[in-house]
Amino acid sequence: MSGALARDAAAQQRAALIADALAGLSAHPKTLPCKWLYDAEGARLFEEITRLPEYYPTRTETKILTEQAAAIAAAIGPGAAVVEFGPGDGAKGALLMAGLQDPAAYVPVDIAPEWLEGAASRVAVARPGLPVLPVVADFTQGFALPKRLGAAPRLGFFPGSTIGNFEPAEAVAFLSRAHGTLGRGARMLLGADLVKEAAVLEAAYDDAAGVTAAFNLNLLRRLNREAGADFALTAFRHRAVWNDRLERIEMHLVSRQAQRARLAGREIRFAEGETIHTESSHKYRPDRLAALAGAAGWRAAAMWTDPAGLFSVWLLEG
Ligand code: AVJ
Repeated sequence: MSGALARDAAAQQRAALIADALAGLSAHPKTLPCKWLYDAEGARLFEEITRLPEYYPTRTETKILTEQAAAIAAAIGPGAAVVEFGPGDGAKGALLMAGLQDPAAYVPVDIAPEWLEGAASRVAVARPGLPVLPVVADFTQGFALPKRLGAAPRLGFFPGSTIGNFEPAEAVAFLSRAHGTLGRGARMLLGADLVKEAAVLEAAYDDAAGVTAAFNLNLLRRLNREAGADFALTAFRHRAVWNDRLERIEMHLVSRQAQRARLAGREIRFAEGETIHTESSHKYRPDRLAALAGAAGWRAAAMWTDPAGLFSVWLLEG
């Protein structure tokens, strides 16, 4: 990207952040979209989270993809063109591609071009000679696949339980839009975290080392830097709570006291104990996940899990 284009994109991002923050912080209860957690520091902290002893999802899913690689590859069959929605560092994409029979191409899709380079090169190393065709697009919206894929059978790949960040209705909308993007006869390999004991979930989102707390509080630091805000970081604390009715872990920033902050020239007031809801991570029971996929026009063809039943990887058929 040229310097001017990059500056344009950054200015647009900042405007969107400010608009979201003003809307979310004047709502009751206060909320902020979780996508803003991932600035450079947030991405670094998330990477650190994935290695924490309490945070089981990444290592469990990786173990399933590793140990079941042959079964997964057999179910998918040869010649697949794999489209990964939000590839992150490309570690899981590389793992999947290494195990598949004679894949046709790897297509990482992300709105942030800087994320795509790392993922693309990681897969290129894991699978030398494989066509890697990055697409810069917001994967929550429809987008066009590279023409070069031709008639290769399409496989969507959406690991990490990122599906859990959507409200269930949004998850259905996402899965059905992805179906439209991938086309008739496509399949989808989907990672989904499972409902389990509240104590295990709460520890995974409120670790002893305080990394998840730093990840959550970094959102206020970002607003101070990019949205002209003046949040006192020590005046808020991190809370992770299991919402039993909605079957999701919620992250909140709790105001330790009655206080005011300024953001983009506006005043935001907080009562003592008032929270900003910054993320929901929905957990699924297998039957609910199958129903969700069904509502989006997919059929569950296979499901793999770990011996403790912590996490699930699904093969959906269109
Ligand atoms: C990257 C969205 C899957 O919800 O588990 C980790 C993000 N938030 N710890 C998750 C997250 C707090 C993560 N996802």
